[in-house]
Amino acid sequence: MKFVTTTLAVLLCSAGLAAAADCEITLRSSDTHPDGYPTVEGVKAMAAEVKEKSGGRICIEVFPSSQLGEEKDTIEQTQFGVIDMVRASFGSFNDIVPVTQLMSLPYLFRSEEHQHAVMDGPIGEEIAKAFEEKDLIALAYYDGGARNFYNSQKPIQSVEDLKGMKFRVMQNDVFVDMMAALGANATPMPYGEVYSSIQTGVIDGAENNFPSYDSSGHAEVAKYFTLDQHLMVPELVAVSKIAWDKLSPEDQEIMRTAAKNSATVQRRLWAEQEKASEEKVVAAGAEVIKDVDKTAFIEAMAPVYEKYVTTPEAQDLVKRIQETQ
Ligand code: GTR
Repeated sequence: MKFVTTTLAVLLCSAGLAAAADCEITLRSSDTHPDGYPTVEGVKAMAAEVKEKSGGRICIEVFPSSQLGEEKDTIEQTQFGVIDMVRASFGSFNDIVPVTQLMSLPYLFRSEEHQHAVMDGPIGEEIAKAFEEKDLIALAYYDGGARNFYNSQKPIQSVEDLKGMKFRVMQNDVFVDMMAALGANATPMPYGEVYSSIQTGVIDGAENNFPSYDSSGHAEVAKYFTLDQHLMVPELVAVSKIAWDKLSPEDQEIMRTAAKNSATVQRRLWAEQEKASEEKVVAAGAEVIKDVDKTAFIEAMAPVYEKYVTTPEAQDLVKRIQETQ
């Protein structure tokens, strides 16, 4: 799968705009990733089904490559109805939907299968209600794989190796505290600023999954990738409540079903892209460090759990997640 350039994406989108003239309802959907990325293709699959099932009345236009803004801004715009839909990581919702902090705890999910079992079950429904209270209708949970540290300086194998290094994290407190627990420094910043910040030495590295490391070009400037798998954060497709309330119950059902089906597509594309991106970055010179003392990483995160898993409700949720098979 290829990631097309922003210019081409803009052209494709203007083509989409022209076609949208025939639609009765047009929903603009934002994504930070480029065309071809599994999340973008997932929402496009949803758009195709919605268009077909609504007899061409409802069109979803996907704007890739942060054309509508950086992730946190697009989430706020979706809450206020400026944008109709957003696909974003739970990590970017932490300030708005507090329960997503717990869902963003390091090493909470054991595997993708575990995450699917949690998100596709009653816990996923509970979380969806928490989004609705904040004017966001959660329609589908997508895969984001495991996030790992990468940097421009040296191969990292142990927690000690991270000491004193500077890593970009997403803009939330959990991830800042996660870095402190590891003895490293966190620099929270938007995704779009990471490449140049590594290149100019403002930060030593960042953390993400293989497809993002590849498509963002970060692999070109930070060749040491440590497979520590510290985070597995769900990704969400959400609709603005303002746009949602304008849809008839029948149209809402079309949207819900199409979103659910798109998760199946996205998860399949995700698995393929994770492999393809790993192969691609390695062929281009990235060094993937697999011999990692993961137990030490897991143990080092204890203070993060102590800080965030404090109320009986939080403890109960984390326990239920851990016990989900
Ligand atoms: C990616 C995720 C994006 C964004 C990005 C980041 O893995 O798919 O939604 O959150 O990470 O680190 O900002």
